[in-house]
Amino acid sequence: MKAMEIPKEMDKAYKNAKKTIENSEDIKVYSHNDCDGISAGSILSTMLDRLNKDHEKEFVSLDKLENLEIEHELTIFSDLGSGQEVDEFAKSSSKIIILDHHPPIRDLNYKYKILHDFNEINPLHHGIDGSYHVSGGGLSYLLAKKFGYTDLSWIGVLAAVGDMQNSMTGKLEGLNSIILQDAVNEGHVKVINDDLSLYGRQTRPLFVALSYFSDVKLPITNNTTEAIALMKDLGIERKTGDASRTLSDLTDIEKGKLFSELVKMLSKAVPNRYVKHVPKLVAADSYEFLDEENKTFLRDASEFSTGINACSRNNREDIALEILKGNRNESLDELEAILMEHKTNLAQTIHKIEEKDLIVEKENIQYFDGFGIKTNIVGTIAGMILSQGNWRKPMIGFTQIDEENQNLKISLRCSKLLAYDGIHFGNIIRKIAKSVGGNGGGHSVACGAYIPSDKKDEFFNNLNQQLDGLIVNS
Ligand SMILES: [Mn+2]
Repeated sequence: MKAMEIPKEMDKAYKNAKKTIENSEDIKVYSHNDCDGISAGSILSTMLDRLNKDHEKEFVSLDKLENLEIEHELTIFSDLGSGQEVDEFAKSSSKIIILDHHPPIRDLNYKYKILHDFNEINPLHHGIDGSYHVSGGGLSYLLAKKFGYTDLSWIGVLAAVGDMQNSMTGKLEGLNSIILQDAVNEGHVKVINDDLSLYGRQTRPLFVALSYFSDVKLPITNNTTEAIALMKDLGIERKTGDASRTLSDLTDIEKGKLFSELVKMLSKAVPNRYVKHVPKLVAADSYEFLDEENKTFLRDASEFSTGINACSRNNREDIALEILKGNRNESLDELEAILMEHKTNLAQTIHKIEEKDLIVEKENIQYFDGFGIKTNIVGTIAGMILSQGNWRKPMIGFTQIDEENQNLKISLRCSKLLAYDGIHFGNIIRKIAKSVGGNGGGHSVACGAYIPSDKKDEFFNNLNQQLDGLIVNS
């Protein structure tokens, strides 16, 4: 792990932000409405509560930031703001703090060119990677830390995992590692090094988790019978008493056997040049929240982030916020109901796509018309059906934004192996979306775009063409 410190300039900005908050009484927090943003908002809100600072909070999507009225003495933006003209309508008396890790449209000198008080804290201004080294929640935590609230560090870990910051190396690195260290030191988080990279560590029966493992089609993929047979072969018991065992029940020896077997299986299934990357697909560090009960989805960072995402996808950020601020009773029941409905909804949608045979395959891409799917789950769906299509090509879903807005939301997901090949779909999609009058961007293996509906064919043709020679079909 690369040891890292907060750069001096950035630290100075944090000290200034602390002063600004101490000197403000009327505060508004805008945060992004995804897991990272909701985590960021909950850290800031808890911090302001403790400081006895009245504040309003609002979770918004990126497109809601245009023509924003700045009405409060201090406005804080978290996990968004760097890419938007959020201070267009600021008064000279307004104070603005931005804590964002997305590509900034302003430089560090911007604050000297305007009348209002403006403090933008963005890792990219300081040569720090914003995709893998710090999240919006992490940036918010580092501010809370200035007030001494290191107990909130675990939420910074959740934010990073929810933002997939550990997705390439299987570890939290850069500033994320400082945040993780705080959480470990405080006794809130346990790191399980090189755990198996299976989803559902606490709550999913292991044989089910195995059937969902990997984008590359294996004998166990979508096949619980084969998964059960594999466990039997390796001498891994399926149950303890009546209860199905989950990954969190396995001994290190059992995990080791499973690791070797999965590496072997995957290595056989992928072209030679990918074999060296296979262990990275099978093992990754995992993070347990020690204050949460065992065998609940709250205990594992990755499962917890699904719960927060389910809230945001059903426009119930309020519930996620209460949970993160520690107000559990009713909110937890509500969240569990939402999570259940969310999972049913995903399963039904996937079933429909399969049944109607909606996946269209071209030379270098595959896509489906997700007509009727809500825009905020089309990416999740694309990721989930990747293993049913061809993992060598990206899977793209599209859907109309809503009844009034005919434009299309497009979401792309692909196997990490393509990223190891050096393909960055976020950058590719940004360019192509722009060329057809839309906009887009994102991570190398998970990204999206908004485009005019009549440009759909042009978009897919361009993308297919652009990938010629990059996608290797054997
Ligand atoms: Mn984020």
